Amino acid sequence: PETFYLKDYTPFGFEVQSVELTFRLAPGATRVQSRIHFAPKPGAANPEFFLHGEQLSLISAAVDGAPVTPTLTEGGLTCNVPDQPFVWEAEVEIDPQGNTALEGLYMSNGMYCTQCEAEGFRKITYYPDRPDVMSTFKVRIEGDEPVKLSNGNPTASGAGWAEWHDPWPKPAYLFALVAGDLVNHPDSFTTMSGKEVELNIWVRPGDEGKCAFGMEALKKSMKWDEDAYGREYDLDIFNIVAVDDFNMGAMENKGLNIFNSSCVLASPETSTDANFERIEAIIAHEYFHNWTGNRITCRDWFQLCLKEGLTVFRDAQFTADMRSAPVKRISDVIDLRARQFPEDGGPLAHPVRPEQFQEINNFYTATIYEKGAEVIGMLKRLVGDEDYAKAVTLYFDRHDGQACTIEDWLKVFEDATGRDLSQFKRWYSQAGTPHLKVSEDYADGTYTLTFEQSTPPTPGQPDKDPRVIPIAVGLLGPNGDEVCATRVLEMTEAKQSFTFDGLAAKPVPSILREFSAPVILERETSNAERAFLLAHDTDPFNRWEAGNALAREARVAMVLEGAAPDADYLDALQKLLRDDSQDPAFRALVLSPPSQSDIAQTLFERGHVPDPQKIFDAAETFAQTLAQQLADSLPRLYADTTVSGAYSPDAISSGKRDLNGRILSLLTRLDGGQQAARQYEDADNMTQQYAALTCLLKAEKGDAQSQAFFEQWKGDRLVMDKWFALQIASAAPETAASVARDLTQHELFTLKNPNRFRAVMGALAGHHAGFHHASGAGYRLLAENLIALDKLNPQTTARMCAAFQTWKRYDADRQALIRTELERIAGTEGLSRDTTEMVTRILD
Ligand code: BAL
Ligand code: ZN
Repeated sequence: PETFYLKDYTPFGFEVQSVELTFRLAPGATRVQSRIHFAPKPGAANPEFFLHGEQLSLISAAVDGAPVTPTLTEGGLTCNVPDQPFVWEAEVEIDPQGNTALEGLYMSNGMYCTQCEAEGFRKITYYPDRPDVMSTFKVRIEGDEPVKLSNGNPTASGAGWAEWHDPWPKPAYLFALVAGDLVNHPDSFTTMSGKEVELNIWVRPGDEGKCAFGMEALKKSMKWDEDAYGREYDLDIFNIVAVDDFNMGAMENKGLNIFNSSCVLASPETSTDANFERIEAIIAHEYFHNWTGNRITCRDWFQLCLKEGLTVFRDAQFTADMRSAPVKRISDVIDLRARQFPEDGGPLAHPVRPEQFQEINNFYTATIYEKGAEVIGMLKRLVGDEDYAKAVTLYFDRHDGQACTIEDWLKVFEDATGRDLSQFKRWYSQAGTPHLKVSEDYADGTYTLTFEQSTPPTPGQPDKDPRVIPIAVGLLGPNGDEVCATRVLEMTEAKQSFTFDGLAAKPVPSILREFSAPVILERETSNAERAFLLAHDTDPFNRWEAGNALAREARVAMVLEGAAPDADYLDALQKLLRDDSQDPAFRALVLSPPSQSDIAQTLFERGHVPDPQKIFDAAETFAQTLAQQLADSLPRLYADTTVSGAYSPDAISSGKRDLNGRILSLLTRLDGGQQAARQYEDADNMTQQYAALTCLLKAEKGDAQSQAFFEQWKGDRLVMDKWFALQIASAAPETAASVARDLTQHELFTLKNPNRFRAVMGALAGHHAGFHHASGAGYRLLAENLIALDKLNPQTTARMCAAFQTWKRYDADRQALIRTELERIAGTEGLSRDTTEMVTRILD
């Protein structure tokens, strides 16, 4: 496959002045007519008239009204055109019903919908399908479907047709069309300048009752973007549509956001607290793209982090404001370490701004999104809140309506602050997670912290230069009082020392507060000091971090030395659990152990070969010991944290339910599932029902409830995804693969729905000891299903290949088993470009 390089960027040789599209919808043969005004750019470096197009049947083409016969090439067409403005017209036929890749125009449950990012528009018509080509769009949709939607504002409609006009120039990846038998949940929002905006969430009949929460989240997002960033909405209408078959979570098409139904539909009976929180965040994320992504877009796909990193950063700020800032930060770091650190430390590592790709769909990664957001967080910390606000305002003022680069983004910060950000820019160009080694010295009231940074080699980048690292540090005195409030140390050298004067005694440092940089901190310390920080640190993130480190060390000692669970850590946990002054959500986070995959990574980093079964056994032993130590207090803790009354997904109630669920899982280890069975019976919301079922299935006591759950919810696709995933997540390591294999034969399993595929295969890959069971059955089953899915949906297949990215951590036998499966996938005839690229990178 062809490789595309950032350094090869050249602008398109033509302006697109306007686009008019007419769709005549028919499931197997939709006709798309385009009428596009082009104007050659004087002196263009690339004067060739090339339009992208894939899987299109060209019916006719004309230039200035005269029929032409373009030359069809791989991936598009070329045509001789005048050297002055001209009108291009074409008619193509496409097959939405046969489109199982879910890119371009496709059908989901009888409804037409589109997904054009990154390069799906070329499956709709011939067009310069690149983000730096921006134009206004007029769209006419003809068809029997009662609801027909596109971007922008509605302009006219009649029996069997509707017309839309989007006045804001946009790239084709933001094009959207939806048509089907849909019902809406309407509302409205008055913007800060007093403009009334019509809001709708469109769903399939029957789902109307699951829109209210999403609508509230949308209105909160619109208000927040006005208050926090001064950004106002810019059309008369904002539509959201829920679609069952969708590769991503959601898509920010201008004025017509399309959502995976799992990321917008919510009700207490069918959605967990985690679902509610995620829905609120994704609605915000897509809405915030209206300014960071749509009004200001990316020049090319190498700049993807320009819109995604910034928008993730903005949605995290929103969630922190709506809920608990520390809890959000801790959750984000857990997620970053679980998904981005393994990517950065393995064969799929790539810079936040990659410099090459074969298939851009493979770069919608945790590195682009989450590390991209971390980089913005660091920038904000370095320049301060006020200068951050100035720089971002300058970004909006200077670049509105443009397709931009990371250079443009950094320049507004340089101009607004007078800083030189050339070294900071390495965060965008160098892959890999820096390791930050810390040593300390204390003499005569002066405390010195010395840091050394180094980043391991990553594919194509053997050597790294030092980066700018903002290290937020506070100091605690021996009695636990803070003797130095948070200070941001700006590290720029490979090795650098910082001193703190006037201290009465050697302090205990709290380093990397709020996780001020996405690095791996390496510091020789003791469990006593960790317990001290867990008890006294004023920074909630580092308090959690101390508990997390205690948990990790305890697990590592159990795995490597067969040690008993660490008594001091068990004590600290017990104290915290009973401490009602602490936020329940925070207590739940401290109580949740590091993931087994995380322990495997730690062992690997320390030069050991992780044994997944031993890691699993250590987790079980630890939980059992904790439950036994807490035996006397668990019933009271359970009662105290039980939330009763009408369900509300607010942060406080959700945090309490989270803690309650963790206590129930400990209690289940002692009471054989009696309390869980009662909770299952009494539950009037999915959070409590699902928590109870999880406990029961893990205790192998939940067959009846699992069956009842299935009967109750078999008509609800989203709840069924939970049921599928839970069967695997709760299985023993030796049976996880066979449970998953049986589920792939279940009548409700289908390769055609990405959510269902991810529910089963994602749960298998997420069951660390099950997926990595020595039999290799997990590897085999995943490979078989990836090969099958690739024929239908390359994008979802390729992303799921990442399950194999950590394969070099494991022993030679497991590596050989995985290699066999990766080679089997790679050797499959007709394998997609997406999957080929992923498997080749993982194998390299
Ligand atoms: N742009 C793809 C989906 C999202 O990040 O919002
Ligand atoms: Zn996004």
